[in-house]
Amino acid sequence: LEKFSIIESTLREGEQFVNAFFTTEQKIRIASLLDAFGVEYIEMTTPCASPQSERDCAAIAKLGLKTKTLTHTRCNLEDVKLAVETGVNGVDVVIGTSSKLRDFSHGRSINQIIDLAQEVFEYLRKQNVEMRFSTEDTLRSDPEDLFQVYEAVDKIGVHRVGIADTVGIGNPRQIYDLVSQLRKRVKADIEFHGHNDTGCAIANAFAALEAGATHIDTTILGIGERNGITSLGGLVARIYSVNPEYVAKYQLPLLMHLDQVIARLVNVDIPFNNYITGFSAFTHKAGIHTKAVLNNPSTYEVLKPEDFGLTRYIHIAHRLTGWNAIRYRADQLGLELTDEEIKHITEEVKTLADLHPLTLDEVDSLLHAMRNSQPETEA
Ligand code: HCA
Ligand code: CU
Repeated sequence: LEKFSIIESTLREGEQFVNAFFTTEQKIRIASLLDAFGVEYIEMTTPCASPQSERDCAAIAKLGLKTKTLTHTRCNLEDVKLAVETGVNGVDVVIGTSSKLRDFSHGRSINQIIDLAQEVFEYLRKQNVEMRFSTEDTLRSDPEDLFQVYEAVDKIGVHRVGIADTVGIGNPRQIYDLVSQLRKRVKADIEFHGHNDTGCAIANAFAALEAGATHIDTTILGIGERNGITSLGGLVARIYSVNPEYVAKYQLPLLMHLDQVIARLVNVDIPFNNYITGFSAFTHKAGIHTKAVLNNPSTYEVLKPEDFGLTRYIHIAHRLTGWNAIRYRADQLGLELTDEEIKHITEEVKTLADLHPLTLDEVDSLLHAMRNSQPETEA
């Protein structure tokens, strides 16, 4: 688990998000930010998609980033040759193996898939690029078909084999089992790519790592085809919770900026419940919570906001508040009030908050009024 790499696919899977259209400048900005964040790889749209896609892929490959550049292609010689010509560090080859995709998409048998893959990787092997082979719709493919194909490409020497939950149907137990079995069958590294249609994308990626996967595909905010894939921030949060050291290799304070930049570019808001960067991710409300958090934040926080360059917020102006939270606010305002007075104001806040939503200003006014009603004392 501690030795994993992120394959950041905002510039490939992310471009498949309905609202995504990235100009060359925007792609370069995203690539540079991801490089600064420290992801190990970025994956870009196939150069076969359009002439501009080809130019952009080549331009980013030339930037000299620390992160390795990849592009994504179908499993055929022509596409793969174009991919190599862009100058990327690696080529991610994919072909559908489920009967649905074999019957309704490319129409090939498992033996034909193996022949194609052999041809493609014999060529790639001589090109000094990282080679990855992945099966699309892995979860709905026959496991025996899969292992046959993976073993064949493993023999040719691919660096990574990929599992793709293309339709987001897998659950963590299934992913764990599949990756564990694959781990025993191939020498290559194992990559996991998971869609989020049924809400398991992060958990599935984590289960894959626990079972021996080495590479996880992510996108910023999880954008992608339909409702997207494992999000970069979500994966980071999940792994951080096991051991913050495992994600210390990344510039975590850049996450907020990355999420904000992508949200703006694809015209969505960062969801309120987003991992780390959602607006309420570090906001505490109920009196019991706020009291404990004020004493020791780890009581109700597994992620330390300061590790992500963020701060926590104690929400005090509401009827679930407690006098410790009100005391905390009085201290922030530099108002010396006795416990008696603080408790009195807390009761007032609760009474008012039962009538209408309160603002912090109203609480502050009560605190100031109490202080002003105190008899003057000698300084
Ligand atoms: C798709 C392809 C893919 C590929 C994943 C991979 C998927 O858009 O259908 O290369 O590992 O989800 O299967 O994104
Ligand atoms: Cu996908």
